[in-house]
Amino acid sequence: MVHWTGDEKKLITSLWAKVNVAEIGGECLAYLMIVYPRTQRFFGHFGNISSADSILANARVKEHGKKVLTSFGDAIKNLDNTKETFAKLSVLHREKLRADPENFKLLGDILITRLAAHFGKEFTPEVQGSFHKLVVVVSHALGRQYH
Ligand code: HEG
Repeated sequence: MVHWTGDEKKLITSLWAKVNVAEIGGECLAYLMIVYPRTQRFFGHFGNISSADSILANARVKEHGKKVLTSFGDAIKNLDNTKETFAKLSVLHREKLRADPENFKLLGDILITRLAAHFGKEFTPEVQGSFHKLVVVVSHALGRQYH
């Protein structure tokens, strides 16, 4: 089981309190689809995703990105319990959505870049390290039902 230090927990929760999940969530999903176009196939039913501009302007992309990042925030509320927190979602992503677990890692990397862009100097190497650990943990928890 992953161990979190008090410092890591504090760095993560205090930055997260300032995150606008709607804004950054929408950006994360949009950039995932733009930077890794293969991920677009999961969202073909979201309407116009034919160009970077249309993806960035797409209301369903924004809405779903908010949903995903809100759910990511559940991991932060349950840092010592992420596997249970994502057990059902893991089954859903595997059985219903058939999303390759590699995609969770890609989304995690995009999230780190968006946090760095929004928070600048405040996104110190210590904060970044803690978030990097978190995206790996979330990715494992979501990918768990694949094995
Ligand atoms: Mg997933 C639905 C969370 C990454 C593809 N995702 C959902 C839902 C949640 C969620 C909460 C709604 C579930 C429901 O309706 O009950 N997703 C979630 C998290 C993360 C993630 C927390 C990673 C941090 N998802 C992810 C990735 C892909 C993906 C990387 C594909 C590249 N998710 C996906 C699709 C749906 C969901 C296709 C259904 C979208 C829809 O049709 O509404």
